[in-house]
Amino acid sequence: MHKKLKKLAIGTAAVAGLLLGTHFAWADETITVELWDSGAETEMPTDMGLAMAHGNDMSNATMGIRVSTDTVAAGQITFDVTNVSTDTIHEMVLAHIDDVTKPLPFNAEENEVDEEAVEGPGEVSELDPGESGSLTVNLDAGTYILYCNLPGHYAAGMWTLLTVK
Ligand SMILES: [Cu+2]
Repeated sequence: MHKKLKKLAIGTAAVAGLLLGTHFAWADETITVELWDSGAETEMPTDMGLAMAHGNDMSNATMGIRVSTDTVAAGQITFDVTNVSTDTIHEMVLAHIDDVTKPLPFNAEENEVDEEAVEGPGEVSELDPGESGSLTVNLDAGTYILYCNLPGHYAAGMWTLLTVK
């Protein structure tokens, strides 16, 4: 009886170990994302979207997207997104891009990316200051852009690139 119980315990532990092992082997990558800004009173640049006039000098950005890594392996990827602003709503839209030298389709009147015209696997939309959200997607190899599409934010520099290998 005693021996049998011990055997059972070992068996259970082995199964648990196997399950854990499987879990870790297939663990998805997690990217921590912070949506930041310099405060609602800050004057925003208007030409800092990807491949816009000042798209490559991000030192002038007054809001942006900080990522824990800008390169991940293809597969299941989770974005843990936090809006670290104290006064402004932000979001994170994910889109695949073919060519980083080409601007995204932009609606100048609305001062935002034309989301309908951009191929995108998902988003964490409109987070209040201090709020968090997450997005889990399967990504193929390629180049992706994370951007905020609240009016004026993308053009103020609120985007970053992600390479999936
Ligand atoms: Cu924003």
